[in-house]
Amino acid sequence: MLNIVLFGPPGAGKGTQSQKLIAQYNLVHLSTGDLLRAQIAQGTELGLTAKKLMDEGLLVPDEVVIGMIDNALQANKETAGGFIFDGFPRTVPQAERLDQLLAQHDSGINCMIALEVGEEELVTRLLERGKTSGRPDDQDVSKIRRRVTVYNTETAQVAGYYAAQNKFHALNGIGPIDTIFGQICALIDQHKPATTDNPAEATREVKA
Ligand code: B4P
Repeated sequence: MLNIVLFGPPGAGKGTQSQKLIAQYNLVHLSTGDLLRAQIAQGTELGLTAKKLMDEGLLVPDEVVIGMIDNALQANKETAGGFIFDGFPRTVPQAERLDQLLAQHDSGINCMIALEVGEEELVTRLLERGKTSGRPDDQDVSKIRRRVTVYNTETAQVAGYYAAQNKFHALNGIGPIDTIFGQICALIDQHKPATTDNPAEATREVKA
């Protein structure tokens, strides 16, 4: 299994790059933002609670997003060749729980890739997306800046969690989308486990 965490502040390009990566590596895309927005669209109780927090640029409680990820892992475990985690984990307790959940499937995170983008560029991108996305959290500068602050105070420390496991890699998230995609692929290719699709690599792995 190939499991990648795509990391970075709001608007860094996680969702954009995830769409390209799932096609390249045949991974299941798990975006907690998308899962939460699906709950909102369905008008569930969870969605109603999440909407109030998301519209204000605040994080949804850990147990809510962990429960959604647990369900999604269970639902895809037979067929998935791996997962790309987009927007998750956003806190250290979420990262710890993800490791436990993957261990139950005899799996783990191969690498975290962080896209680094400065605050003014993030604000520009998200306001631009807000013109067409209909997302309230993309249409108000003060809410966008609050999301960046929440990232810096609550989420950025997740990088240290993966750095301690030698799994953290940072990339410049500014530049053409395809250039950044190529750099992400190069990193993933270095960390991809050997598979039976490539017996030579698998043999090397066993001997190593
Ligand atoms: P998310 O849905 O994860 O939203 P995001 O971080 O804003 O999106 P992303 O970073 O993927 O956007 P992208 O760069 O692709 O979260 C929304 C909310 O949900 C959170 O605030 C929180 O309330 C809640 N939530 C989600 N997960 C949670 C969790 N685990 N725990 C608690 N709460 C959680 O795109 C941005 C724009 O940039 C696009 O328009 C794109 O076209 C553009 N762009 C991308 N790359 C570019 C490039 N290289 N150059 C120029 N523009 C680019």
